[in-house]
Amino acid sequence: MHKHYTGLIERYRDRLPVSANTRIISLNEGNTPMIQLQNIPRILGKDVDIYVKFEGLNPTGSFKDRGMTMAVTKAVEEGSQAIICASTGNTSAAAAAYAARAGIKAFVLIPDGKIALGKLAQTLMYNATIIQINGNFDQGMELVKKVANHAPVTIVNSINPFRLEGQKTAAFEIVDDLGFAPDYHCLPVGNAGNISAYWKGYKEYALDRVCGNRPIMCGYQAAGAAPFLAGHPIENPETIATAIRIGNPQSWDLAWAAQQESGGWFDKFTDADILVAQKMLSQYEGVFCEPASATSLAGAMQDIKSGKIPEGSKIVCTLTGNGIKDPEIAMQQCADSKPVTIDADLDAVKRAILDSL
Ligand code: AN7
Repeated sequence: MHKHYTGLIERYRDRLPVSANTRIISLNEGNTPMIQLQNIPRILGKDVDIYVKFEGLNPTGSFKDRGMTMAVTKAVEEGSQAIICASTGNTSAAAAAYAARAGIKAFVLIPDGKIALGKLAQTLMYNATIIQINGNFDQGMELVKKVANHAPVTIVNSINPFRLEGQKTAAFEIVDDLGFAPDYHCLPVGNAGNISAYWKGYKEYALDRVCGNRPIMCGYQAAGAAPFLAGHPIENPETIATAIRIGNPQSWDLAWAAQQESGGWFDKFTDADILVAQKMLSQYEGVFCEPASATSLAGAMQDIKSGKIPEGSKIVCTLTGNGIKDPEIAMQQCADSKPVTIDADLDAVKRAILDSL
């Protein structure tokens, strides 16, 4: 019997807090591709299997859709008419889209001037009420927590436990796709919800013997926004990867537990390292993710090169968001390869081709 795919809640409803009567708010998120890298392992000169879980192919272009389908489904079930979040951009886009789908209101607090253009555009299109603050994500998060005590709004940041429930399905998909859990799972860490959710998913599957192993979790941060390396929250996070420009992660304890229970580690990478990884994925593999997402590959490449991740390993890197979200960084990355402009003339086209062969 053919079954039309209708999103991750339907697919994994046995492992999620929904009932037969729950009205599911979905945009058919999840079911994202696992793409095995073919050229980068060769460039590294290492015998490793690297798969990228391309979460940028979700309906709003990031992994946030996984948590948001659950959070908005539950908000609607509980009778909420409005949701609110603080965001570095992707959560706001997802909240806005799922609120539109549900027919409720979305309020989003974003740091003025510090979110990528595509995220701002889509959040406007989904018709959310955007509140820009003269402050960063962490300040927005504190304000959201306070205002929710004074207004009839449901918080849909990852402090809402339904968010992590939705996001854990990415780990299920990986195991269902590969037939086993990877040896290492690498991902960017900002507010630290995602690493916590993956670990929850892997643990559930291992406990139920769907897989025999659990991966070592590797959490990679931007050097200017690396509280897990500092060992404490930091005041003024700064990075070109604005999605992870976060100094006071809300899932602090859960992320440490994931690192410790899995035998994993945190590390940090400069903006330059992150941009190199983003460009390599695009130019050598045809996979265009946003800068924050490439932090996972920056980390994997370093740890593979050093042997910390040994040859023979199977590695999954989560690519959390789509490269199209941040066209300004992409154009900066390619400032030296500007398109040529020529006359609309056959000889001129021939010359342009021969010049660049
Ligand atoms: C592309 O949208 O926090 O460690 O407000 O957009 O689970 O926070 C975004 C986070 C990685 C970090 N990659 O994940 C927000 C927000 C991308 C992201 C992260 C984010 P978490």
